[in-house]
Amino acid sequence: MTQRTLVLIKPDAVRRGLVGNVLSRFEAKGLTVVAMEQRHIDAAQADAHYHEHVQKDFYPPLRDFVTSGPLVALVLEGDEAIEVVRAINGATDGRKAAPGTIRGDLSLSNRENLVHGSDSPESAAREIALWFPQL
Ligand code: IDP
Repeated sequence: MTQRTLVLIKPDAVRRGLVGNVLSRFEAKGLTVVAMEQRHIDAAQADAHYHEHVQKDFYPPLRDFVTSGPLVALVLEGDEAIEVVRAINGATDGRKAAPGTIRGDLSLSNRENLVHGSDSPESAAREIALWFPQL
């Protein structure tokens, strides 16, 4: 089934010059870029995106991180895109993510883990509407 998913290439990836590396993995897999924009978000946008995490202990430093510099937001489309992107991203903690995944190859952090991918069709719909209301 063709799906759309919201991906963030987070500020650590932009700072480290890894946008092309990350994006090329999604493109090489066969996913289509439907929309893409570099943005430097404020705390309100971070809170809206991570609304299920705002009460958690790890959230304040996560908010500081995602607002610390520009990120690249994109919508990808393809067969089973939500699950496919999460598999390409790898486990949340870069230290535990499998080699071959973005996080497994390129991150040593539980927070600065380079990418976000929507975790369900409901999240994808909500996040795409939040980031790209024109779609
Ligand atoms: P996901 O990005 O793999 O879906 P979530 O559990 O939804 O993981 O967490 C959202 C983001 O919050 C993670 O990508 C990571 O940047 C950060 N995060 C999650 N758990 C922790 C933690 O225990 N310490 C620090 N940051 C965390």
